[in-house]
Amino acid sequence: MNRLVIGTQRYSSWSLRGWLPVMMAGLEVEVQVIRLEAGPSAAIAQETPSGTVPYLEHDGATVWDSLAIAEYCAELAPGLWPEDRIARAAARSAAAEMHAGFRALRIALPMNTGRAEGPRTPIDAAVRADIGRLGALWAGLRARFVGAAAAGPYLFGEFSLADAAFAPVALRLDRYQVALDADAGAYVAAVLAHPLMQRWCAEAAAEPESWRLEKYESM
Ligand SMILES: N[C@@H](CCC(=O)N[C@@H](CS)C(=O)NCC(=O)O)C(=O)O
Repeated sequence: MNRLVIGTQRYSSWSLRGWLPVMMAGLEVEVQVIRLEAGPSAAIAQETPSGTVPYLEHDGATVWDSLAIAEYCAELAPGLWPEDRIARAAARSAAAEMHAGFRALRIALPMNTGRAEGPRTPIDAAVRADIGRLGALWAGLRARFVGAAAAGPYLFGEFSLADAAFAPVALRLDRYQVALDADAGAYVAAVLAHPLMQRWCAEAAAEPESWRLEKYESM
């Protein structure tokens, strides 16, 4: 059976980074959602080789990391990365930077699709620095790669795997109502307006209330 194992859609930012490429590539998989726990989940440990979600099983391949899932999907649907070699190199760098970085922002503002209020503690300098880097990175990519040949509201014009990598931070910046400059604000709005993001948030909203975790709801 082809399947994608993900965690609670309200909270699981890594799951969103794996789910988007699978949906963009149109892979036929059964999506299995396992509720996240306050600590490590025994159910996730049982279902996945790394004890983490997302985890993809597809036509004999097993893929247990969100960036590896993105690359796997791009092998089957090469248009998910920008076509131009130089743009593609930048897109991969941006996705890798997101994969490995922005730790302060990730810890301070955990993803919560249902949130609609600012953080309860003030945003500190490290988080500000992460937000500043995001804005500069997004603006730099759009200035360099979006134009007549590649039009659209995303980092390389059309929605690509680079945008999928940043989708969870776009969601956080929106849901925690972080003040952004006009360009970053427009980019965040474009990401959230993407039909797959609308679908993810609708599915998250339909999850049982009993799946909510105090540690994320109280941030
Ligand atoms: N580098 C991994 C990180 C995945 C990850 O840490 N996922 C979290 C949930 S968002 C997880 O599965 N934690 C284990 C657990 O909740 O039991 C990836 O990109 O896929």
